[in-house]
Amino acid sequence: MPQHHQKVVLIGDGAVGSSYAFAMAQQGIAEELVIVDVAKEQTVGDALDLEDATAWTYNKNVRSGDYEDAKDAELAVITAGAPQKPGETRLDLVDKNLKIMQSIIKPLMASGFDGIILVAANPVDILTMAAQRFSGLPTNRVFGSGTSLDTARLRVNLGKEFGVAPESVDAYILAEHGDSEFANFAEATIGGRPLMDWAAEKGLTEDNLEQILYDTAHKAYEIINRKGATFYGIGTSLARITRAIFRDERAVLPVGAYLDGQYGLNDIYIGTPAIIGANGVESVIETKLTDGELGRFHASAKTLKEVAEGGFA
Ligand code: 6V0
Repeated sequence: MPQHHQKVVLIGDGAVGSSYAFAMAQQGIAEELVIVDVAKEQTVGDALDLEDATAWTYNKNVRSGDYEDAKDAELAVITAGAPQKPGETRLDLVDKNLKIMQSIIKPLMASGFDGIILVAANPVDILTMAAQRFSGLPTNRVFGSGTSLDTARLRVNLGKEFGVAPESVDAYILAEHGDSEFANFAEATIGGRPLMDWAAEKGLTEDNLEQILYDTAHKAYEIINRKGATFYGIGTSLARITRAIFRDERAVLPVGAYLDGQYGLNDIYIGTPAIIGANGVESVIETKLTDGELGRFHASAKTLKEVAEGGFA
C-alpha cells in the first residue's frame, strides 16, 4: 500500500478507547491519532500520557481533538458508550448506547468524514447497524469488532487445552458478540489437522467442548465481576483490525460484518470471518457450518433482529 498520511479519530476515551490508543501507540500503526470524548479533559490528559509512550516506540502524533478533525481521517473508531455493569447483558445497553451513537454520527458526518467506521461499543452488532444507517456510508466501510475478542478468547482457551500458541488455532466464534454466540468446532483446525481429531486424541467429549465455549462466552463476566470492565483484549483486537486496514493486509479476521445473503441471512451485522483491507470489509468469508451450527447462527441472528427492530430498524 502506498505510504500516505494515516489518521484515526477515536471517539470514546474510556477503558476500551484508551487501551486501543495505547496499543496503537505501542505498535506505531497510524501517523496520527486524535482522541475525542465528551470528557475533554480526560482526552487531553490521555494524549499527554500517550505521547510519552511514543518517545520509546514511534514518533507518532497522538492528540486530543474534536469532530472537525475527522474530515480527513481514514478511520473512526467508536468506543463511546456505557459499559456493562455486573449482572447486565450487552443487550441491556441498547437504549442508552443508541442515543450516544446518534449523537456521535451526526457531527462525525457533518465534518465531511468519508472513511471507515469501526464500532466496538455494545451491543456491538446492533450499534454497528445503527452507525451504518445513521451515517449512510457503504456497508463495507462500516463494521464492528463483532466476535473478534470472543475468537481471541476461544483461541487462548483452545491453545491452553492443546498446548499450542493461540495464533496457531484456526477456530472462530460466530454470530452475536454476546450470549448467543457459538464456536465452529466441527470445521476448526490446528496445524491443518481437524480440531475434532485433537479433541478425540485427548478424550474430550462434545460436553467438554461445550464447556470451553461456555467459558469463552462467559469470560467477560468473570473479568467484569472482578475488575469492573474488560479492555486490554478488545483494545488489542481493534488495533489488529486497524493494522489490516492501514496496511491493506487482506487479513482474514473475525469481525461484525454486514451479511447480504451469506449463511442465508440478510441485512444484519453479525460475527463472521471476513477479509479486511484498505476498503474495510473486502469480502465476507462464509465459513462452512454443520446444520446444527447453522441453526445456532440463525437463532442468534433472530435475537439480534428482534432487538434491532425494537431499537431503531
Ligand atoms: P467507559 O470506561 O465508561 O468509557 C466510555 C467513554 O465514552 C467515556 O470516556 C465517556 O465519557 C465516553 N462517552 C460517553 N458518551 C459519549 C458521547 N456522546 N460522545 C463521546 N464520548 C462519550 O466504558 P468502556 O471503555 O469500558 O466501554 C466502552 C464500550 O465498549 C461499552 O459499550 C462496552 O460495553 C464496550 N465493550 C466492547 C467490547 C467488544 O468486544 N466489542 C469489549 C469490552 C467493552
